[in-house]
Amino acid sequence: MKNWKHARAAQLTLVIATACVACAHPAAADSNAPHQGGGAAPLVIGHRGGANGYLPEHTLEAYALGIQLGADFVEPDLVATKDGHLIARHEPNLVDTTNVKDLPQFAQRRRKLMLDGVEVDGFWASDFTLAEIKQLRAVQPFAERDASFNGKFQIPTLAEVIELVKRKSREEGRRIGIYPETKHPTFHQQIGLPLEDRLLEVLNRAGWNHRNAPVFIQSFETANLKYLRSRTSVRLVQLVDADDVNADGSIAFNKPYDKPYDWVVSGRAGLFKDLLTPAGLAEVRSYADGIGPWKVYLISSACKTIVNGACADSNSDGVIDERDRKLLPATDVVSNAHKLGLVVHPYTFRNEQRRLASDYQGNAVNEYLAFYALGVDGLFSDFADTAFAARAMHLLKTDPGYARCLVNERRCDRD
Ligand SMILES: [Ca+2]
Ligand SMILES: [Ca+2]
Repeated sequence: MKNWKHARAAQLTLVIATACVACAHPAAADSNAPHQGGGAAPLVIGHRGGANGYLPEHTLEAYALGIQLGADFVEPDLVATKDGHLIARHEPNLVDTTNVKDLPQFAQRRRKLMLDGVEVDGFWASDFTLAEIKQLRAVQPFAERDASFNGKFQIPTLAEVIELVKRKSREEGRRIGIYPETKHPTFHQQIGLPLEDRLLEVLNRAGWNHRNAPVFIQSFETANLKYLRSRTSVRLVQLVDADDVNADGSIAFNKPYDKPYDWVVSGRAGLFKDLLTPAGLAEVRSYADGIGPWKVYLISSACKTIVNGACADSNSDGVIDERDRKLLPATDVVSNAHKLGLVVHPYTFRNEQRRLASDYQGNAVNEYLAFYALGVDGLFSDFADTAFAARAMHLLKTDPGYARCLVNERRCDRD
């Protein structure tokens, strides 16, 4: 695929005006549309960059590889430094994704903070200036993934991510976007480093604070999205989390993953799942353009064998994981969201065998195909290459004209 992509990039330099961006990346080419539902090909959203299955997440190297592997959008999770810069990290606590605990110059920085009502020990981005952050190097937080790149790559700012994405868009001849997430917005407000206006300022400087910008802003909280709606026309996506999936496939809501944290602070009753009822979706529609639900809200899975309320090791491999589960019927969340014009971008899709329900037969492609068939408008993937290949297979299954489009590198009218 890489050779094919390189050949395509060369060809595109000759025919840029009418290039077949729409073939390989049809929805990205149509990113001027206010909504990308209703038949546009689903977006490959590079989760934490889209190549963090291979490289330490949220590094320019992981974003660049994610784009190379086919991501239409890359996802910088955003936290603030002490001097107010936005950097790409999954958490304000740097302990799991950087080498900070190994650096003697920062040993005294370790401390406990209250994060969304829970005391957490670690090293906090808000205790470091950007210059100090640049002394850190990223590490792979997933124990099952390649750690050989640990300690090699820097922590980028949002501005640096945008600069990379713009350059890659020119090099690849297609429009690549960013999908920033405001991490723990209430926490950042409480420590005097609110994210929202800082994010809009960076987007302003990039010329990307407008409706047609290649940008989605996402958050697990609601109040900050409502605030952002009053300040920007950039597309907004309401993330919908939960804590776990029970043995019977029902979704578990344990603190602090039971509800948006701004609801805890404001005293609003309810759970994350309330955002996905018809009434909840209608409320989301009043301030956002889409939903980013945990994928189990769309297709959940139940244990094949339940003993005393818990999953049994039904495939007798000595561990209990997704392989001991079977899929349940799809819910109506996608159709209910689409009725309101909301796009649906579930998370997170990963290749590891232990994360794949038995129905997928050990092949992550089958999971993507199930969700593409369900009509999602995009999905967050740690392995953009698998998401990309599965999307081509999905389009070949569903669009009789796509094979010609794919082979001939010509723009396909999909009417
Ligand atoms: Ca994220
Ligand atoms: Ca097992």
